[in-house]
Amino acid sequence: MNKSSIKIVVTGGAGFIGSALIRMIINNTEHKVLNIDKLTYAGHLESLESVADSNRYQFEEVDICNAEKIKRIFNEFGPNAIMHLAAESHVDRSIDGSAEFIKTNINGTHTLLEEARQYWQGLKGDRKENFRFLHVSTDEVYGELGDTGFFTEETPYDPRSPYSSSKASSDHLVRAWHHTYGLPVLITNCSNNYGPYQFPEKLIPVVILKALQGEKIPVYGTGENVRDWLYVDDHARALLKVVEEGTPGETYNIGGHNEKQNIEVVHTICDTLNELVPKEDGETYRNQISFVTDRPGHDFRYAIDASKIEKELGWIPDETFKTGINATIKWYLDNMDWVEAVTDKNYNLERLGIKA
Ligand code: NAD
Ligand code: TDX
Repeated sequence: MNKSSIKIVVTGGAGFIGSALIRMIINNTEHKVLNIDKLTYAGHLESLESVADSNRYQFEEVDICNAEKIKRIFNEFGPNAIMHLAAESHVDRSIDGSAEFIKTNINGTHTLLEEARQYWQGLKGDRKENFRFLHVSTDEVYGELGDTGFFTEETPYDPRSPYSSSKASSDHLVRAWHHTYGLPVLITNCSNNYGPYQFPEKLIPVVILKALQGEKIPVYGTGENVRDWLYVDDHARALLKVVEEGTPGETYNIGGHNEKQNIEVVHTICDTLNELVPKEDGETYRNQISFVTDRPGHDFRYAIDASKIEKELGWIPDETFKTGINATIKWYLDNMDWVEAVTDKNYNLERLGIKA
């Protein structure tokens, strides 16, 4: 692929990872980006303010399930690549209501694949040869691990939540469009992301904000579940590398070698806040920790073997957990106006994901 300047459609670009990806592409490359986003509760144009005026960035408020609009956009914009991130992404929400997950993650991905196939089949020569469809997926499709072992690209699928099942379904569709129609697809399966602009429903921003607001910090079950954390900018760099250099039809696992028990993550955040914004009464933020009813079907442990992308594409994470979590906490302390802007719209403060 000509890497100097290509046109990329990013879906879900107003979300957490999509906005990091677009900021990185606009700031560090000559590529043009068209962002397609429905602006659900999780999509916020405030996260793209720093690049919104670039003449290499465009936005269309569109649902990926709308085939007619997707067709028009592909034909007018003429992308060289599609980077598909739009999804319902929160496990707890999928437990309370799975319908939107089926619509967006499965039907929406199917719509994009069909429109991409028709568009790609109409291309000629190098433009057809070099076209790429990158589907951004999750390590949760592999199910859960016990105390040892890692997910590799060969690990059999065993999704266990409505969210991970919908992502697994979409991964299967993407592979089918490659095998059946020859669409040049790539799939990435990444571990838990954290960093600036993450909506405060996921563990790390929930803990930071509850701590600062003097509220109880909810830790599900015993806090011993393990997640493998990756700083979002490292994920964004990996995605661009895969789209530019990956082999069509291949899957790449992406992870940060940062396995931590949830309680360890919560303690690190509390201790960092103790240093950065000590409480007037000298109490530690750890005293706000509250062990609450576990998530139904809570996967015990995720851990990614990222050796394939490291060896084949030369990608490695820049951030350690220590540097990444410090940067993240400082970002939230400095950007409470972003938190206020994104949480006053349809924001559900109740605990989600405990429907029996
Ligand atoms: P997010 O919830 O922050 O953002 C999702 C974005 O998709 C939002 O901007 C939303 O408005 C948009 N969207 C939702 N439904 C849409 C629709 N029907 N049409 C168009 N836009 C729609 O999610 P995220 O954390 O940034 O995750 C992005 C992708 O990465 C998802 O596919 C997710 O499964 C995957 N992923 C996330 C993580 C993680 O830790 N957050 C890890 C691995 C993989
Ligand atoms: O308040 C909380 N307390 C708590 O103990 C929340 C929100 C979570 N947890 C636990 C549950 C998980 O073990 O923390 C861990 C992380 O939870 P989430 O932030 O909800 O992420 P997770 O369920 O692991 O899924 C995330 O990583 C994979 C993303 O949401 C997915 O989109 C991604 O695919």
